[in-house]
Amino acid sequence: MADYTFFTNPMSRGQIARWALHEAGADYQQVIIDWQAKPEAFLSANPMGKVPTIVHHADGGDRAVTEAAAICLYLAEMHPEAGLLPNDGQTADYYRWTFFAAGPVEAAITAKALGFAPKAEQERMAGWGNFEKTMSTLEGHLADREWVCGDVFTMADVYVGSAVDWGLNFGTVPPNTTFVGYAERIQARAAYKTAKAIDGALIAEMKK
Ligand SMILES: N[C@@H](CCC(=O)N[C@@H](CS)C(=O)NCC(=O)O)C(=O)O
Repeated sequence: MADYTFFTNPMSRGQIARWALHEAGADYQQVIIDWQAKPEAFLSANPMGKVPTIVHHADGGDRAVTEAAAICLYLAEMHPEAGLLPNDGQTADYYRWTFFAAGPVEAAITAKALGFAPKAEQERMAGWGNFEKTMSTLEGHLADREWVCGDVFTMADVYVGSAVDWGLNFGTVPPNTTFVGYAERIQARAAYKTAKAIDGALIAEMKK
């Protein structure tokens, strides 16, 4: 049995987790989820019925991990040999910007895509404030560094980088030079290319 069962669909946020699995060098078996017929093992691991979901078949028993950001950080910890963890001085940026992408960035993009923008008096309550502020804050952080934690790639870049990369592809984040340059560095990663090729082939197969 593989170390991980990976529930995914190629046209989903599962692409983030696949990239993370490849960066970590993890041994996994995929289960492709048909939205209309979700298997019981998947729903019991994640009652939300959402992908990505992984089940780690650890020595002490199975552990389910859901939420793409949590899956990324979990895999980095389980595979320290892959060198994706921050050093002491990078830890604040590692957590801060992973959670910034999973919270404000995700919410800002989703709200915009759904046609919702908080009124000025609602911005204090909305965790992302407003779309422009969220995007310019992330841009400001990435503007003068190669990666989220400085000059070293960490697992934070899998999650933050996926948000930027997907956003540029779907026209939901502004195509400024900072985001475009960061996405180019992301796309040059060997594990990114391997993971995207697998999902790309699965998507092509599904479209036949
Ligand atoms: N908060 C979750 C969101 C996961 C999510 O919404 N996944 C979508 C695909 S991108 C899904 O599984 N949709 C199928 C459904 O809800 O039935 C994460 O960050 O992983």
